Amino acid sequence: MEIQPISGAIGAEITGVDLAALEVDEFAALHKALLDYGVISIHGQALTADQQIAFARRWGDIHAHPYLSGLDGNPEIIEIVKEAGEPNRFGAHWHTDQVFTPAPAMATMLLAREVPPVGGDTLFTDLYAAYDALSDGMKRMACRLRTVNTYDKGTTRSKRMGAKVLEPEKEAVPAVHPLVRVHPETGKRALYINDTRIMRRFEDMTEAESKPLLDFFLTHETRPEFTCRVRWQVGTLGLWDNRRLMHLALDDYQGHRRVMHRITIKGTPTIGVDPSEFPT
Ligand SMILES: O=C(O)CCC(=O)C(=O)O
Ligand SMILES: [Fe+2]
Repeated sequence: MEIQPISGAIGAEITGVDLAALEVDEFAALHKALLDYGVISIHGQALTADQQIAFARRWGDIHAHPYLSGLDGNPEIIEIVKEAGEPNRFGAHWHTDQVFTPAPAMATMLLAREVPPVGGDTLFTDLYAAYDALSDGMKRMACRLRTVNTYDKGTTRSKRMGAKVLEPEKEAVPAVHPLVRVHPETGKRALYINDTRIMRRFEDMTEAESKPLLDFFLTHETRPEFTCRVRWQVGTLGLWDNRRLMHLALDDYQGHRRVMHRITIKGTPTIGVDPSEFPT
């Protein structure tokens, strides 16, 4: 197995591995690569749905999406489709997955089934680097803030993806998380933020009060030097650590279709930093 970093910040491409016949030591190496690089991609993995589900289960239990339905016959897999004639609205803004649930997904896996001739890459940014680059004063404040996150059932969806939304008329229930999240496996701190479609405000503050600060954090943590870009071929399997990264699906392939098979792995409730570490 070979691991080739794809940027100075995060991301690695892995070669020399067959995910349908993975040895225990190879899985351990992939796990380490996920923790080290945040996002890994492996080309040439023409897995069946059952093989994709079996690979996903090696990472943990599968997280059933509370608001989207899966494939008939394989409900663990959500098919993300952008038709040639429509814009891509699924994930086309900076976010981490399922931050609107109390225990957001640990990881998300996409298996590319159909890709445009060019474009349709996914961008990632490193929330550890974003936290580390804050001043001590801002870290002190950030460690005391909690965010209120609500799923957007409407405005970010195409017609086709909108049809998968469960109980569209029912208001989504918000989830509250620490702004500075301690990674449960590495102990590192991540500036755990989404754009304001999901992360609407800080706890005990109004949306108007929260917005300037949320805008600052979002601009700060999408600095180009914190990012990488994953390119897809048919059969590329990409896997990212939602506890550490945000991502954005680029909408730059008008006139072409793109189909991804997506599985999310269950996560754990978020943990914040003890504020007494930063006396006021
Ligand atoms: O389609 C993509 O590249 C990513 C979409 C997304 O945000 C997701 O699958 O969580
Ligand atoms: Fe996403």
